[in-house]
Amino acid sequence: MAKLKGAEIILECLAREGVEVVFGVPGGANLPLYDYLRKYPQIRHVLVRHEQAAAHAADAYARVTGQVGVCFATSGPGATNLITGIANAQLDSVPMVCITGQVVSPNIGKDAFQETDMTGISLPVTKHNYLVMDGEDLAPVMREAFHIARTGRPGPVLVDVPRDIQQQEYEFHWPERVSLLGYKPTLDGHPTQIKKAARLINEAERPLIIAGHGVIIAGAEAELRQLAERAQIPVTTTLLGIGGFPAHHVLDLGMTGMHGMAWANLALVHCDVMVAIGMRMDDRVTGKTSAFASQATIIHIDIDPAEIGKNVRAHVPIVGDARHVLKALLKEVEHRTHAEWLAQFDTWRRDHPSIAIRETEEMLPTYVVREIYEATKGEAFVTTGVGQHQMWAAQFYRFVHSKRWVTSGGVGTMGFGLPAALGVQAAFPDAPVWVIDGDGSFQMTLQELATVAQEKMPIKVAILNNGFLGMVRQWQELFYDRNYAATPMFNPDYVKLAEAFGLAGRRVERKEDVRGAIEWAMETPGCVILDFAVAPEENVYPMIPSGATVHDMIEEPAPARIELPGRSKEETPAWPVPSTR
Ligand SMILES: Cc1ncc(C[n+]2csc(CCOP(=O)(O)OP(=O)(O)O)c2C)c(N)n1
Ligand SMILES: [Mg+2]
Repeated sequence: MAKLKGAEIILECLAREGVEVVFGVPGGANLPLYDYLRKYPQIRHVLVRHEQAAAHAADAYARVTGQVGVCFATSGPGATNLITGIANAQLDSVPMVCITGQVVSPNIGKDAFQETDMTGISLPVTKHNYLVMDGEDLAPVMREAFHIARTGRPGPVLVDVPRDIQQQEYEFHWPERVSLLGYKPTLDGHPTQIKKAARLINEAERPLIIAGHGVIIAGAEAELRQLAERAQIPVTTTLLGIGGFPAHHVLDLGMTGMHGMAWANLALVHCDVMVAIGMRMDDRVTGKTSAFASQATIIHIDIDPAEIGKNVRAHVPIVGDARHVLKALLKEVEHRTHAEWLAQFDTWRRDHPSIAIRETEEMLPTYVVREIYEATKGEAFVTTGVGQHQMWAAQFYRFVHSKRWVTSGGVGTMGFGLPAALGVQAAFPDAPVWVIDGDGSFQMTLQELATVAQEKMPIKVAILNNGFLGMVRQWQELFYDRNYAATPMFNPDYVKLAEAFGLAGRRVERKEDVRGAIEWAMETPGCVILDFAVAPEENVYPMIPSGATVHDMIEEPAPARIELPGRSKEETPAWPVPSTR
């Protein structure tokens, strides 16, 4: 058996796992790892400018490829800088392996230079973590880390390796198999539960599917479509489920939840059977849980048993992989038509035009997103920051393909957009990649323009520049008497900024220049930054205030009246309704 340095063992394991790209920053505690990278030319290393970006890039790489994303950081500040990105991957169920250098093992616990307790710090935001104190464990740990990251409900795994362990030599044994006591994710749903679910679906009058990220992770898009088409069930998605069901399909309702389509949210209230697939009943989807899908019998399919019954009671829980469960369910589900129920959506869509764009002279951010969508023919990969622009992108860019929409869902991490685009472009160097970003979010990680320039990545950045931390300003406007505390923002000259990085940039101030600028960006080689001076005080609608119900939905154009079961029209309030919740 060959003897290898610990650092080589790590890289050998990465190579055997098929890792092609690693995002990272070197430092004292991971230098041996970097030293041996030269022996592994098949592994491309992308040097980022801040470790948070390494984690986000690895995260986005994983989302669009379905492979495990990998990042490197040194001990102390390097490793702690990863934490936001790790938490982001954890809450959005993204497979990642993060390898951090640690101070030499005899110094652990002595407050050595750049020592931080990474297993301690990362414990609540990782699926699992390791501190490798014996080099003989390195290969088995790496094998396990990848296995844990990608199986079951995917998530990030951190492997912390002291520098001396990277430097010493050990026997290298590649474990052919991984077997972990107590870790056997359930893939197939229980047959009795599947039968029960099928019976409910077959008997439903007003069924509704709500599809989450789990559908995409499991690769269950085709099965979802078959189920929807066979039983004629309309499909709404969560923010991360976007793309799992094709936009423009006659049964597609678009996104549900806080900024979801009014008709999708009304369907939640009126449906009699809800099939929730690979989604975790996040509060941005459910609003007030006691009022959520109150007429429905809920079938909840999820690979993580901890998600079932956590926030909302499931009448028919099914633990399993979305693809496996849907395949089994399809054997039992009958053809239905649901003409009356589907006709209801025509009425709702007419009365609640959730994504109508106002005819106006102003440059509306929604208009910009729609123009990007049309110019790219809906084929681009789109990443975002967090805020209003993210919701507008979710609403107005229509995804026909799965895995092209890359956004921070659970954690809501501003600054995700540009680093995520790096990860996507590393996976697909020739694909069109757009960042639809906010001016606030962009300023959180714009140092990554240097990485983009160094790697010559043709990322197109569209900043919806409203001069505000817009989503916070919207909450201040609606719920805090328009007290715009700390939300107006100075912005740099983004054209000059682009030039400083050797990139192209253009400021767009008039509505009639929007399309031309987008086309110019698409034709211009390399990275381009477009700075759109959008209407500063535009709000995202519809909006169901936090913790509220569909009764409290604020719509545009107001006023609208919403008919709810058990209430007459007269009892429903006029809109918009200010809410203090
Ligand atoms: C790292 C981080 N800090 C703070 C927040 C809280 N927050 C949510 S949206 C938002 C404003 C985002 O502003 P911008 O990126 O300009 O987007 P806009 O809403 O204006 O489109 C803030 C501060 C957050 N989500 N993430
Ligand atoms: Mg903004």
